[in-house]
Amino acid sequence: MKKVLVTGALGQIGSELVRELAKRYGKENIISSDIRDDLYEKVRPYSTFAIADATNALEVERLIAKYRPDTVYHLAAILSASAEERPLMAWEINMNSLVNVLESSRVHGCSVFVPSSIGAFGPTTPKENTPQVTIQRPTSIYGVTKVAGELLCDYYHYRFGIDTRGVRFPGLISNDTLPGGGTTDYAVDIYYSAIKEGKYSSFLSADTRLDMMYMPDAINAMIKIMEADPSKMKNRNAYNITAMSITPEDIAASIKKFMPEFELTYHEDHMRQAIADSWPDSIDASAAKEEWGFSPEYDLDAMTKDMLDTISKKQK
Ligand code: NAD
Ligand code: AKB
Repeated sequence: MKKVLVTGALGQIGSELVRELAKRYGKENIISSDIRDDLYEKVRPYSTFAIADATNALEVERLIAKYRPDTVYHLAAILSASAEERPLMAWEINMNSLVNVLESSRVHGCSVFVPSSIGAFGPTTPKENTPQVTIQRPTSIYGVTKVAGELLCDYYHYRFGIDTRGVRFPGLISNDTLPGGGTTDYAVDIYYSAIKEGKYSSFLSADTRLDMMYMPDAINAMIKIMEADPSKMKNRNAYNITAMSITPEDIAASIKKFMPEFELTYHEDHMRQAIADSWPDSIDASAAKEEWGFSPEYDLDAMTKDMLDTISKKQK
């Protein structure tokens, strides 16, 4: 049976990942960890919880030495919009925490999952059907840390034989924990606002096209890649994955199928618009499909239906 440590476990992805990992491997085999404990109730029924600052090498080493996981999902990070507001802090958190996790994993022989992002691409990357291997010159500090992270994970694999694996996530849409300061957050906020107020004002323009995916597909992908046969993986640390390439207008049209009275308006947010404009419109996920069987289930309308149903039940 696997023993798994999740860092950044109280975030948008971690809180849902911990629940699914506990279902598969048993609560007693899951350790969740974060720098804060305010949302600790979310993971408590599914794991042992430990507070640790992932930028502190000693704290990471103690955590891994104490619980002896065989797999680490390293999710502690700062997302694109928050990163752009405090670039040095983003570098410190995104890079130092990764080095600490890789170093302790090297010493204790853990496999490591590290998520990259569509943010690892930039304005000179081909925008349509972005290839798996292509130009990566991002213009956001978040993107710089994501490219550096992909390379560092490659290095630990080739130099030390560490079993590092990862995906480039698109924007993730979920209905449990709110997103933590990203450029794609509008695609989550729009559903909450639709249920609460019947309208939404988007900070990205009507035609801003980005890749997105529903959280259940993201969680399945994370577990699937860590269980896959590594001998077939030519692109270990940064597989493009996506389920849909959509604009705010597309989401609004999908919401209107279930709530015809829904209204979408727009306001400007220069920083997030510039970040979004530097990212691809659509990425090519064929390597993930061929090499480890990535296969998302939700399209836009299926996701919209589930988001609206779930959020309205929670708000009753
Ligand atoms: P999030 O912001 O919701 O959660 C990150 C968690 O990390 C938070 O709970 C935070 O408290 C914790 N954290 C921050 N600093 C820490 C530290 N020093 N030590 C320990 N914990 C710390 O982020 P998320 O959306 O869950 O993203 C997780 C990972 O997935 C990140 O690497 C992110 O870049 C990547 N990713 C996310 C998305 C998305 O749409 N959510 C898309 C692409 C990639
Ligand atoms: C963000 O917008 O920062 C994240 C991501 C796509 O990496 N959701």
